[in-house]
Amino acid sequence: MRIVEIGHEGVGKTTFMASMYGILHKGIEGFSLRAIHINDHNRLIKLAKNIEQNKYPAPTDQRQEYQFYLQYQGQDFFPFTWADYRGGAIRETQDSEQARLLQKDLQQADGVLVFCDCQALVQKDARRNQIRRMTALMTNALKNIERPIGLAVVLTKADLVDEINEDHLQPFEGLTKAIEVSEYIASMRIPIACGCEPINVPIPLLFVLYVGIYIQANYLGQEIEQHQQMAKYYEQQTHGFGGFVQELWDIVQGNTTYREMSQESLEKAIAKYKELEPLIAPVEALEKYLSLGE
Ligand SMILES: Nc1nc2c(ncn2[C@@H]2O[C@H](COP(=O)(O)OP(=O)(O)O)[C@@H](O)[C@H]2O)c(=O)[nH]1
Ligand SMILES: [Mg+2]
Repeated sequence: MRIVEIGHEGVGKTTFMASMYGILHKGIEGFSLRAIHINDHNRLIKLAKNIEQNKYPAPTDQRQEYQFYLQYQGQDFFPFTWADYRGGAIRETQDSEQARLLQKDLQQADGVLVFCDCQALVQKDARRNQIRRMTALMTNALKNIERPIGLAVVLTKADLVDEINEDHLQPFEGLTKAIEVSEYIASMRIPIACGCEPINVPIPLLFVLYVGIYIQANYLGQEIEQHQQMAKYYEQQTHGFGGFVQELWDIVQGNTTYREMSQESLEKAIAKYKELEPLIAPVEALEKYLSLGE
């Protein structure tokens, strides 16, 4: 699974990622994160420790692509990548060029985190226009999405504002409507704060992962059903006198018999079930943690 982040520079993407790793590496509700490469782990933990003391990371242009495992009960079970790079930022280029780049980013994504600075929303300054531009571009790009994705709108630096009301969120109106009418997008919007008193930090990622895992489980479920139907169909071909004669004929000819084909399909269904089974408990635990599915 691939997670893509969208948002202006300085909105708090790197801070969020490091903070989230610091918290989720320790674990929450049976879930934990593991960076596959030890250098990434060390870098993120170092950043997270500083953020805990309100020492925020220096801006960097460096492209970083991280590979993680979501773990459940200490076992690696769901791999994903997350790109933290300038390419994910909304650039001050022409709209047409920006639209093309955004489209490309989204096409490669199974999960999207859209970042927006709470202070910019509340202060209604020039950055609000930047946010409007970003949401307009997103709204357009999402029209072309034709497979399921999870999308979290992350409202950063919530510690710097007293409250966020509907009026502040006005730049999101169009995007919210586009998400509502799309049958492919599961979304949530959540304020977060990173620092000595973190708020909601693990939620956006766990939501997007939940959607990704759910989609995979659903897909496996469909495959299992198809294999089971084929097994049943082949098995029916062995019934009756006709089936008996056919089987003798196939054996004599050295053909694969319907009975064998039925068995093969059942084995495929079982193999797929073995892939599905480890996803069930985590999906249920995530639903509970995120208070979904009621
Ligand atoms: N108060 C506060 N400041 C934050 C928070 N997150 C980020 N910042 C500030 O925003 C700056 C830019 O954050 P950064 O993560 O580098 O943004 P990026 O360019 O989107 O990766 C940081 O240096 C911090 O000063 C937060 O949760 N609370
Ligand atoms: Mg950054």
